[in-house]
Amino acid sequence: MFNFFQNFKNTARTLVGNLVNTAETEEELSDFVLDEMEDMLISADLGVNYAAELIDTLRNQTRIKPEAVKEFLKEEFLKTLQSAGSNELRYSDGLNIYFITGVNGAGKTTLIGKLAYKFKNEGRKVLVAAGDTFRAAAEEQLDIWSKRAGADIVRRDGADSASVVYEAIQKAKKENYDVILVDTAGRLQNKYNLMEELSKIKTVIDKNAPEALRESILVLDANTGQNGLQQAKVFADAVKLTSAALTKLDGSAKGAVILAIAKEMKLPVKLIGTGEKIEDLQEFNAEKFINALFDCKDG
Ligand SMILES: Nc1nc2c(ncn2[C@@H]2O[C@H](COP(=O)(O)OP(=O)(O)O)[C@@H](O)[C@H]2O)c(=O)[nH]1
Ligand SMILES: [Mg+2]
Repeated sequence: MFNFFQNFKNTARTLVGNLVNTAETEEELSDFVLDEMEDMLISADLGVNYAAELIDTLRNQTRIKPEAVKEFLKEEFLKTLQSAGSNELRYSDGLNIYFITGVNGAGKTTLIGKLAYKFKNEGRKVLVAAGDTFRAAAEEQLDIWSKRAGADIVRRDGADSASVVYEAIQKAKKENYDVILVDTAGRLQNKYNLMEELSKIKTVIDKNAPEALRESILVLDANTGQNGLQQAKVFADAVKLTSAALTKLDGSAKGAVILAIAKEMKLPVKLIGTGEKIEDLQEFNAEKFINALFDCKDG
């Protein structure tokens, strides 16, 4: 069973525990210690700029005591998460469209399976749109997930992805679906074509379901850290992202990426993937996350 505290234990150790220990064994925050702390933040995948900003703030507060570092970080991290917006996955009484993007292997199709299952359990009528039409295997995989979840699927193998989404919207309106989950391709090898394809899907939704609630979710693999984040920036322009989902957090020490996403991309993380099974999905909560990081006994 997933446990917030257990899952972020490794992150708590690398991001907070080591840093606070390093600070607290010193009489004062010397440049040497501050540099060491900066390196630790960077290797925890917080991002070079954000790490430098935090350490500069500490450096400039000449009277700050080493024992105040923990509280300082806690406040800064919470502020960063809150300024990126609410972590709550939005849902309305009308049609809800979740537009799922991200590079190959990030966990998009798996996330759709998990979301379909979650919404079905909540009694919703769920339709999945197989918008990754590049590989037949991708549609097959989505088909398996949607059957597992008990959701319906619109699948037109090899067809233009925007037309699959168009068809899904027509069906959803005619048959009163609550939720459409849109799967997409993620092959960055042909970045230009991919971005064209995604913005075409966006236009189809804009035109045919302007009244629908829309979440455009960027899916990121926690283990790709800062690299993944750099790659993902191309999606922000094409689809107007509203939130992020961080996958493969099970056993990973890379929870700091959540802070980097909030800081660098101004996106709230709303969902976290914690395994390969259909129920391995959690809604992210900023306060719980911060508490797990800072109140972890052996952290
Ligand atoms: N451990 C773990 N594996 C995951 C998670 N989410 C996805 N995966 C795995 O990551 C791989 C790629 O997932 P997939 O959904 O096909 O990625 P896509 O290419 O973005 O659609 C698969 O082997 C999944 O089982 C997760 O939260 N935890
Ligand atoms: Mg996929």
